[in-house]
Amino acid sequence: MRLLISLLALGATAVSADDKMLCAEFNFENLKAMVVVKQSENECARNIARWEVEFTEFNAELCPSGELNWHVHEYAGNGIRAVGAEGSAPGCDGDVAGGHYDPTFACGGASQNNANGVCGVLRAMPQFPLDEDNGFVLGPYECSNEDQSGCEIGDQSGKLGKLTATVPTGRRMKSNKASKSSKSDDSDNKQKFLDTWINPISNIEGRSLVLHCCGADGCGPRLACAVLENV
Ligand SMILES: [Cu+2]
Repeated sequence: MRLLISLLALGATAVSADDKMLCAEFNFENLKAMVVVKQSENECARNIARWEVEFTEFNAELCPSGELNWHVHEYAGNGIRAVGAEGSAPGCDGDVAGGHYDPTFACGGASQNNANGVCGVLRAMPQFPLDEDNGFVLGPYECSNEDQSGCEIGDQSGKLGKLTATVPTGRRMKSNKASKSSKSDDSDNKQKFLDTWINPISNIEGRSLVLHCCGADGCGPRLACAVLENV
């Protein structure tokens, strides 16, 4: 049944007139990318949305692996970390963008509800249904592509996997010259994801989409962020 639902959802990926759409545009000197999320009324009713991500410029000195975790964070933010700098990007840090958007209290380590103390309260209160292992309402954070319902709604990489910030050879020049006038759709360079754990995407409008650089030691602080805006 789950497979059937997934197949039906994939079949409905064509753009239709009733799609709501949000865009987070990363428009920085060393990083240009567009993150788009689309949702029809039907998909909205089924907690589904489609994400498309396209990088058109990426300086590998920002993140040598090119592998990025991505999240919806609680608040708006806009910025990028300078090449060679450390820590979170100005404009994206915790004081500005908050923790992960987590309205279902999945309570991963970076959840906004950890930052405000709600997760700690939930974990400390034994109540029904009890977690099998620890007797609390919430066990350890469990999030996977196969079972997205354990994920924070804002944990895009937990739900859908990492982004790859590669730009095909020649693409950058073409983009810089022709991006304003060209109507061509470079669909071959888009990374597409089917999100099956999302609420109405109007709920994430005005929040930030945050990128983190990943390497052998895991994923680091906030590399860049941009606001999800209605288009
Ligand atoms: Cu994040």
